[in-house]
Amino acid sequence: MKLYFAGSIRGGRADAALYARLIARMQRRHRVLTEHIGAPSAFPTVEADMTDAEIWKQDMAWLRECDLVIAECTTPSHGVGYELAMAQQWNKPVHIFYDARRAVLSAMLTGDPYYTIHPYESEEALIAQLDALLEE
Ligand code: 6IA
Repeated sequence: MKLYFAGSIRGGRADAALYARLIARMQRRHRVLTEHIGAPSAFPTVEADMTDAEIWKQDMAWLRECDLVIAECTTPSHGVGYELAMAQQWNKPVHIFYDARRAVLSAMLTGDPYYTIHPYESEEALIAQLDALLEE
């Protein structure tokens, strides 16, 4: 499958290392279109020379192209929220993961029956849920 992984960039990079571990896990069997989200630097340098308009255009093309959207929403991000709404508009299946020890999700996500929400309480549990979703 082609996966669109969404995670915070300008919303804050506290979970960047976690995104990188999740992306590596997903890449064992699938193609992750947005692998730069896990880049270790504060901000991904791959696209540092792109304008915001170019970033938006590229991301929307990938979102239209993907089979499935996976979002890690523990660190809140306007961009991720926007992507989740667009994904719904284009009828992409959307799975949202968040660390229930550290975050309370927006009611706009938990209240919308379109989204499949996966709270987790340890990284082990997160990986198990992700594997079950992608490999069953
Ligand atoms: O509002 P945020 O920046 O946290 O939004 C993050 C989400 O928007 C991610 O899921 C990405 O798919 C998308 N996004 C936001 N910024 C970028 C970006 N470069 N490159 C690719 N996707 C992005 C920004 C680099 C810049 C800060 C130097």
